[in-house]
Amino acid sequence: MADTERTFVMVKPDGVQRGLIGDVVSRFEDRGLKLVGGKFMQIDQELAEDHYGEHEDKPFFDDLVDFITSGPVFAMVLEGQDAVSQVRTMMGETDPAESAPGTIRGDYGLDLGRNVIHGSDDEDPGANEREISLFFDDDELVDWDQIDETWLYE
Ligand code: IDP
Ligand code: MG
Repeated sequence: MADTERTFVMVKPDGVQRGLIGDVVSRFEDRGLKLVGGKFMQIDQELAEDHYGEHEDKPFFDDLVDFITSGPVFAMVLEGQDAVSQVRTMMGETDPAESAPGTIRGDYGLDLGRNVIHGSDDEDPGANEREISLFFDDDELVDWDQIDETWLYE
């Protein structure tokens, strides 16, 4: 059986401003992913630079940091079987214009710099744990049993 994992996911400022928090969270709940942490928050400059540190040499870095600090975000931790890659698949491609309908970016976005959602990279082992600990203290994550788990997993 595949692994139970936790992944860091965030509705970005454009998604919050457009009233998409509920829709995005619903998609993950419907899929069977379990919310184990959630926080409506404002990202400061330091956290933004840490979170996107891998992109610090890219030409879009300053705009990305400005954007992600420009308004509140909804940060969450989701748990489930292969959660990291399943969330990435549900998100679509980095560029909404290349994302298939049915994916979050393919349904809600048009522009690369306004792509609604962040999810931990599934090609960078450990990115999920690093991002979770950057945004959440251990005591903000909740271990709980969801009643439908016996029907979701074999
Ligand atoms: P990801 O969000 O799909 O993991 P990354 O390559 O990690 O994509 O890039 C982080 C974020 O930086 C993207 O979600 C997007 O908002 C922004 N970004 C990535 N590439 C570009 C670009 O070429 N121009 C402008 N913004 C970009
Ligand atoms: Mg990324």
